[in-house]
Amino acid sequence: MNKIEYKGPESKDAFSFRHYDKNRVVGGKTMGEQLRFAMSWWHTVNASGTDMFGGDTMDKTFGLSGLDMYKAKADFAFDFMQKLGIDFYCFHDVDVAPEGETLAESVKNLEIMTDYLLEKQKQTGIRPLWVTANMFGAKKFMAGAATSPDADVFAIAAGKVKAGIDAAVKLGAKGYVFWGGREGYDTLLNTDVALELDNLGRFMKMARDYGRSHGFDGDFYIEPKPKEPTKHQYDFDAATCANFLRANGLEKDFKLNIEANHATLAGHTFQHELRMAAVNGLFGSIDANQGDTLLGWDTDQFPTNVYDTTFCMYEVIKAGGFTNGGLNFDAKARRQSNTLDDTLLSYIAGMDAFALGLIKAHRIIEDGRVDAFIKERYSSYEKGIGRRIVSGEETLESLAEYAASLRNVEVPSGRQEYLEAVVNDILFSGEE
Ligand code: XLS
Ligand code: NI
Ligand code: NI
Repeated sequence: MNKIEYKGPESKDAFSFRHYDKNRVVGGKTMGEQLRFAMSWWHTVNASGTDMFGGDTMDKTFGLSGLDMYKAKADFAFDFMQKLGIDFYCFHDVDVAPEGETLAESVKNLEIMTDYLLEKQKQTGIRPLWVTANMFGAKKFMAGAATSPDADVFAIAAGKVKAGIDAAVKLGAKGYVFWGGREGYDTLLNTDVALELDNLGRFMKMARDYGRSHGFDGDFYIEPKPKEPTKHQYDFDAATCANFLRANGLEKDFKLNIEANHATLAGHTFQHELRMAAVNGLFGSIDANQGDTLLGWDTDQFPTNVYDTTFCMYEVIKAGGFTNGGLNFDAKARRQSNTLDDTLLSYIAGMDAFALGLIKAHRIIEDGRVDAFIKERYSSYEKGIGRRIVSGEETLESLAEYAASLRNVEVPSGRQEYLEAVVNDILFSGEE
C-alpha cells in the first residue's frame, strides 16, 4: 500500500497532498486534529455510479457476494483510509452488512460484520465518526420511518436504531446520526402532520433514553435537509431542527450534522447553516461535500471550492473546533470518474481544499481586520444606552423617552466590498 504523502503546493504528483500535511500545526493544533476527516462508506465503498437514467459505471463487488463481499469491501475500506491517513469512517447499517428478511436476521448480519470491523479497527486505530441506520431505502419505509402512518414500520425502525446504537457503542463511535430520509410528506392531502411530528419527537427520545442507559456517551445528531426524497422534509434546516429539538427537550443530547449541499437546497449558504447551528449551541459535525447551484438536487460532489471551505473552517474555529464531530466526505466521484483512482483523487482534492480552508480561515482570524470591523460595528452596545439595553435595564418606555429628541442618527457604512477584498487578499496572497 502506497501512502499518499504531503509533497507541498508545488507538487505536480496527482497522488500527493499539496496542502494537507496531517502533522503540521496550524493555530496551536495539528491539521489532522482539527479536520478530523472521515470516509463515507456508502459513497466510497458501495456507490457504483448508477443514476436515474443508467446503471453502474463501476464494479465494487470484488467478484464476490453475500458476507464475503461485505468483508472484501471492509478490507478495501481500511486500506483506502490508511492510504489517505483518514482516521474515521461513517456508515449506515446496510452499508456494511446485508439486510435480512426480518429485523432479527439483519441485526445478526450486522453483529457478524461489526465483529469483523472491530478486528480491523484494532489493527489500524481507525474508528467510526458516527453510525446511522438506513430507514429510507427499503420499500417498507416508502412513507417514512418514525413518521410512517404504519405503527409496525415505526417499530421496525426503532429496532434498527437500537442495533445501530449498539454498533456505535461496540465500535467506539462518538456519534449517532439521524438523517430523516423520508421523514416528511409528498402531499398534505394524505398526511397527519401533527401526529407525524409528535412521533418523530417520541422516536428521538426513545433513542436518547436507550443510548444513555446503554453506554453511548457521544452526540446524537440530526442532519437537516429540506427536500429529497420527499417534497418537504421535517428537518428542513438548522433553525427548524433547533426548534424541534427544544420543543422536545432534546437539545442537551443532540447537535446538528450540517451538510453543505443540504444548505444549498434549503436556499442557504453552507456558512449560514453552520452559523445557525453554532449560535443555537448545536454545532456538532459536518458532511463535507458541495452541490451545484444550478441543479435542484443533492449532487454530493467532492468539495473543491476554497471560498466555501475557508468560510466553513472559519465557522468551525469560531465555534471552538470539533469535539466529537469531524468532516465526513458525504461525497462521490462523478459517474464518469469511474475508476478507483478517481475515488482516491477525489478524496485528495477534498482534503486539500479543506486544508487550504483551515490555513486561510486561521489567516483571516490572525489578520484581525474582519473581526475588528464587526466589533467596531456593534460598539454602540458596549457603552451608554446600548450597554443598558443588552443588560436588560431598559424598557420600551425608558427607550421612548431616551429616543424622543435624537436627531440625525447616522449608521456607519457596512463596508461589504472592502471586507470581501480583505478575504481575497488573504486567499490569493502570502505564503501558506
Ligand atoms: C442524504 C444524506 C445521507 C446522510 C446519512 O442526503 O446526506 O447521506 O448523510 O444518512
Ligand atoms: Ni449527509
Ligand atoms: Ni446529502
